[in-house]
Amino acid sequence: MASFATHYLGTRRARRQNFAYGDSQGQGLARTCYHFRLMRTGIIGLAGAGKTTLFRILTRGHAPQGAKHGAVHVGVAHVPDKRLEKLAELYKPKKVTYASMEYLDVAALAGESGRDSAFLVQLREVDALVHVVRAFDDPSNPPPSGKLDPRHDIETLDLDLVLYDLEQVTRRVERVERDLKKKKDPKLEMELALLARCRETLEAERALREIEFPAEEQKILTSFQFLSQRPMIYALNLNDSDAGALEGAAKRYGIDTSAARPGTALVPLCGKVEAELAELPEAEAAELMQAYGLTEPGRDRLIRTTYNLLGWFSFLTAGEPECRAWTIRRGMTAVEAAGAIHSDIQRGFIKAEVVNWEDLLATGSWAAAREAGKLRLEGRDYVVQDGDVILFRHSG
Ligand SMILES: Nc1nc2c(ncn2[C@@H]2O[C@H](COP(=O)(O)OP(=O)(O)O)[C@@H](O)[C@H]2O)c(=O)[nH]1
Ligand SMILES: [Mg+2]
Repeated sequence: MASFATHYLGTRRARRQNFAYGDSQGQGLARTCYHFRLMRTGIIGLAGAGKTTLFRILTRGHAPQGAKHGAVHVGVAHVPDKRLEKLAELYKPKKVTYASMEYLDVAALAGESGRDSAFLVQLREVDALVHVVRAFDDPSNPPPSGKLDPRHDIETLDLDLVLYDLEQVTRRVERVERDLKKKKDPKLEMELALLARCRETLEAERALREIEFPAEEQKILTSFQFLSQRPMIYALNLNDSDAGALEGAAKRYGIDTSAARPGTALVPLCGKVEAELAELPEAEAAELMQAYGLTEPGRDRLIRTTYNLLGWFSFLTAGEPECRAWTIRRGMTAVEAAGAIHSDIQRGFIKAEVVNWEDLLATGSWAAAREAGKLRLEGRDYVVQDGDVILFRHSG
């Protein structure tokens, strides 16, 4: 990967281009701009919960380690994809490119960072949050409060987010009320009503992610970048002795209900075991996983959970030069997917040749898939499906 600076500038540039595209198509920016920059997930949690350890595991090998974006470390994680591996076995391409996303190693909310506004600005830019919740014992490095209490940690940090948003809502309400006194404005009145509803939710100590807003209201809310509206993944960081019984852990700590709320997910893992796995060659890592009774690294589960919770998935392209996974949002059409690759392909879109990845593997080649009748010719409005391998026919 190029240096962090070029990478960062690259994503900035892509974002700008796409804004232009969003305008020209007359579509909501919120929808079109998503897949053109790397999705960003902020890792938050109390001091010593294992955030930095997890960040290193997630972004291992793909991050200019220590790259800083303001006060936080940024790294790139690859989205594990078995389909892509299988396609690569078939095509033996020069290059295999996984879908990727960014993780940010953010300081803890309470304590570590205080109410530093620069920090909050950065945090508001993330698309999702991973809260690393400490559930491992380490007498030489006790938790800040002195005892393990995952449920309390979750409640505390969730409340922090709610309070930040409440502060912001309150400020905005005052401003809008002031403006409305000067001049009537139906748009502002609608915003005020929406903010009042947000305030009600927040005052009841509930996160905004629990509420579903109609598209029109969501458009207004997007500009506020409310923290409690971000999808939330609780990464429960357990003792290695729990490795064989990850599933029951959430219930044991009484946090299974927290994780069942809308827009949230829970991934139990053992940070220490994950760190060991990350150090080992593949074969030895597999052996160690077996010894711990793990079927998959927590790292992969966490990345996939983030990806899915945000409503993203990948379609694939396959060929000898490159096999690649491309990130799009659920419900996107063929012509939108073309734009994920290049705006020229989108502009010159003619048709999409589509084959399911398993059918491609079973038939053994694009031509054979066509002969077997597995290849479909789809138009611009075709809704791309998970597992589609696509070849775009385009002009120009
Ligand atoms: N036993 C154990 N120690 C861990 C685990 N995860 C992190 N640690 C240790 O806890 C300490 C704090 O971890 P760190 O990742 O720096 O926490 P942060 O403050 O949240 O960034 C370090 O000494 C880690 O080695 C874990 O899953 N099990
Ligand atoms: Mg840290």
